[in-house]
Amino acid sequence: MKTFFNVQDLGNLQQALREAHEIKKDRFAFDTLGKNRTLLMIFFNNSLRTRLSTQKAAMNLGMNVIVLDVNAGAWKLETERGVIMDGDKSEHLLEAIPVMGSYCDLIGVRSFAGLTDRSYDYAETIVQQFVRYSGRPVFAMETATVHPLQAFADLITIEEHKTVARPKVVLTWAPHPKALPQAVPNSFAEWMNAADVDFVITHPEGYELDPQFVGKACVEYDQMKALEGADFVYAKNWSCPGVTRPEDYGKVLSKDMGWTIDAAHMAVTNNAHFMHCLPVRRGMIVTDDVIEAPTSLVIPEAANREISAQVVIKRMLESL
Ligand code: AN0
Ligand code: CP
Repeated sequence: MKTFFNVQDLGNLQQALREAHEIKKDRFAFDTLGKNRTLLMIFFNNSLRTRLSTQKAAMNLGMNVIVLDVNAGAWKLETERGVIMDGDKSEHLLEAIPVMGSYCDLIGVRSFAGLTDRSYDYAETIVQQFVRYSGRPVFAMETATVHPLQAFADLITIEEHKTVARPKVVLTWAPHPKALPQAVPNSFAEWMNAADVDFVITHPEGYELDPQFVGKACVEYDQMKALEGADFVYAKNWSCPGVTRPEDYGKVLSKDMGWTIDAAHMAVTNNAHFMHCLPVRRGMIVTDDVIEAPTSLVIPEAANREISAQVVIKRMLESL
C-alpha cells in the first residue's frame, strides 16, 4: 500500500478487519518487520490520540519514529507556489517535503482544513504534495477532508460490539463553539457505506456533507426520528461543508443545544452504544451521564487507533 486516504486504499475491507483482529490478538507478531525503518510523523495541528497511537503502532512493528511539529520549532512553511516569500515564512514546502522524505521510509501527515477555501481544502493540496514530492508512502493522520485511521478504528469497534448482523448506525451532528473540519464525519460516512450496516446521517439543514461521502446513506433532518432504534450513535460536530451554499463553507451555522446527546436522545435508541472520536466537549456534544455510561465506547475506539494504524503501517512496510 503506497497511500492511505480512503477506504478503497485497503482493498477488501473484510480482509482488513480480519488483519486488525489478528494484530489485536498479538500486536508484537511482526516486531521485526520495521527493523531499521523509520516513520516520520508530521503534525501541522494538535493531536493526542493520533500522535500516541500511531507511534505505538510503529513501535510494535519494530520501527524507529521521528515526530515533527511544524508549528513548534520548525521553520514556518510556505505552501503556495509562485509567491514572493518576503513574509514570515522561511521555507517552502516544495523543498521541505523531499528533505523530510530523505530521512524516512514512511510518512504520516496531519494537515487539517483551512475552512476558508472549499476547493483548496477538498483538493487536499498539502497532502497531495507529500504524495508527489516525498518519494515515500504517505498516510493520512487526518487531512483537510478525511480521517481514515479514525474511521477504520471506529469500524473495528463497531464490529467488536455489534449484537446483530446488520446494526443501525447513526451519525449525528452536535453543537460545538468553534468551526471544526468535516474530515471525521466524511470518513466515518465513507467507511459506514462500505460496511454492512444500516446507516443514517442526521444534522440541521445546511450541514449536508459532500455527496461523495454521503453515498447511499439515509439523511434524516429530524434527529429524534433518526436515532430511533439505533444500535450505535456516533456524535460529531462539523462546520458547514458548503455543499448547498458554497459561501457558507467552514461557518458555524447552528449552536442548537437541542442536538446535544443526552439521556432523552439515548432513550429512543436500542440501548445504543455512544461513540465519538475525541477530543469531545462535555455539555456541548454529549452529557456526562451518556459519555460515562457502560455503553459508551469512546475509550475502546481510541484504543483501537493503535490497531488501525498498525494494519496500515504493516501494509506499507510490506510494500517497500
Ligand atoms: C478535530 C476535528 O474535529 O477534526 C480533531 C478530531 C479528531 N477536533 C477538534 O479540533 C476539537
Ligand atoms: N481522534 C483523534 O484523532 O484525536 P487527536 O486529534 O487527539 O489525534
